[in-house]
Amino acid sequence: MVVRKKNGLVQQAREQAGRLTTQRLRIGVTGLSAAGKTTFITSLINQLENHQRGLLARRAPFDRLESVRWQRDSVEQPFPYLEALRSLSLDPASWPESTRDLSRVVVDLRFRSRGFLKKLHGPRSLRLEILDYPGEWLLDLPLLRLSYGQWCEQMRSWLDTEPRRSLAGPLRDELMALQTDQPHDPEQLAKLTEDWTTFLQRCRSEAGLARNQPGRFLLPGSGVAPEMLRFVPLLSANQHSSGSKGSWWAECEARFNYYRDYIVKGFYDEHFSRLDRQILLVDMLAPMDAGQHALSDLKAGLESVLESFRYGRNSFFERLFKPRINQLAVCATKVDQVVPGQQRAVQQCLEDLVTDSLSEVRHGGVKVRGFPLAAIRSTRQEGDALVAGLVGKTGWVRYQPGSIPEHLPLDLKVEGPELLRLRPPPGLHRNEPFPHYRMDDLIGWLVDGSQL
Ligand SMILES: Nc1nc2c(ncn2[C@@H]2O[C@H](COP(=O)(O)OP(=O)(O)OP(=O)(O)O)[C@@H](O)[C@H]2O)c(=O)[nH]1
Ligand SMILES: [Mg+2]
Repeated sequence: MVVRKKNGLVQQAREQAGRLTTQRLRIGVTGLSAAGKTTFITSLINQLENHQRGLLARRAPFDRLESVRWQRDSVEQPFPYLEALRSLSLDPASWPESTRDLSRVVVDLRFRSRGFLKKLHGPRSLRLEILDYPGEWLLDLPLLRLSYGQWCEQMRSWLDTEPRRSLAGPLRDELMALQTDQPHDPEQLAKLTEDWTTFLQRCRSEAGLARNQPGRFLLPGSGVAPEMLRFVPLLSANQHSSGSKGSWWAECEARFNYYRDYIVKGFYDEHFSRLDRQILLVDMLAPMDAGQHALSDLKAGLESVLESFRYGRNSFFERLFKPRINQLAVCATKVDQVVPGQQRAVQQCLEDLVTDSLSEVRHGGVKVRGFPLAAIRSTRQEGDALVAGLVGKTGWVRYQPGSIPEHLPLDLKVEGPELLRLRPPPGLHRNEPFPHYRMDDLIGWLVDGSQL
């Protein structure tokens, strides 16, 4: 009895000591759809699992890293790491699938302590927590600041401008014609919602536009009742409009409010409001290729997303109870699509695009660093050309991707580089570090400032 009690106390003391030396880092991987989030997270786990063999091996504190455990069984909705690895190791290799729902990544790292601390603490642990989600959902964060009437006004101004005006076609006239106080017709509303969804899909695929709201119309995710995703903007309405029970206004406003207050806010509160570090991933090259409209939409999208986060140090109490993001990494992704000498220019163009937002963030005392990144490098350089394989084809192509301007012009008119649909490199395996650009720099930055 006494022995059991003593063992219990020892166990308790061990657990407590464990808790004291385990730090949690909540990392927000923030990126619009196809920015490269899932590929990045897959490569991150892979680089950590192979820390002894990759570029991390000689970098502090990873030279003291003893073990890495990617948690699967104890995690609700775990990140589909094994599925991603399966696609990447096919012959020919293919990219992980576009994300359709939320998933969680938990990776535990155990480090040997330094010098005399060794005796005091034993090994130290760091738990990394990351979330993967469809990029479409991110674009709903700005809705948190809007009333339904304000959203209608915003949609009206978006649809008054090309290319959305042409893409909406007759749908714009239909939505303009709806009278706010007329009784709504449920069948017509269902049809209009469907047409709005098709319009959003076309904005994304035909014009390369980033801001497509509501994001859940494109990808609902689990746990959202389809009838709650049935509303459209009334283009003749404004923030002063109203409507009696059963009217178009009352029906659409109630569903918009539910969407904003439960779906969007729930996602934001649970997953984004308590981050320690943020990694903003941006595919700059595709919008540079798609042209001025795509770049200006991306700029507005990123600005409003960055506004939704809480940065910097405020009062002591706020810091204690609500940690703020104190480091932001801004990364142009997939830079293996240009020659190495031009990768910094891609990063510069991204930083030029969001100059104002980054100044705001820095002003709040947040450390901002830029990393031109390739989570999985698919090309190799031969002179001033690149050699790579293409999706759905065997063999290799040798091509010159074209050049990137040193800075983004203010009017956002650029000649984009030539982009091909590259497939991942051959021979990827879980137990070998994937080829990459600057993943090691970024991972080093992630743990920078933690007390290891
Ligand atoms: N060349 C190259 N292509 C990449 C890299 N990372 C991603 N890609 C390409 O970009 C596409 C999208 O990447 P994902 O990782 O699925 O992007 P995501 O942000 O998770 O996208 P959603 O899940 O749709 O929000 C991939 O299918 C690849 O074609 C990279 O490091 N190099
Ligand atoms: Mg994804």
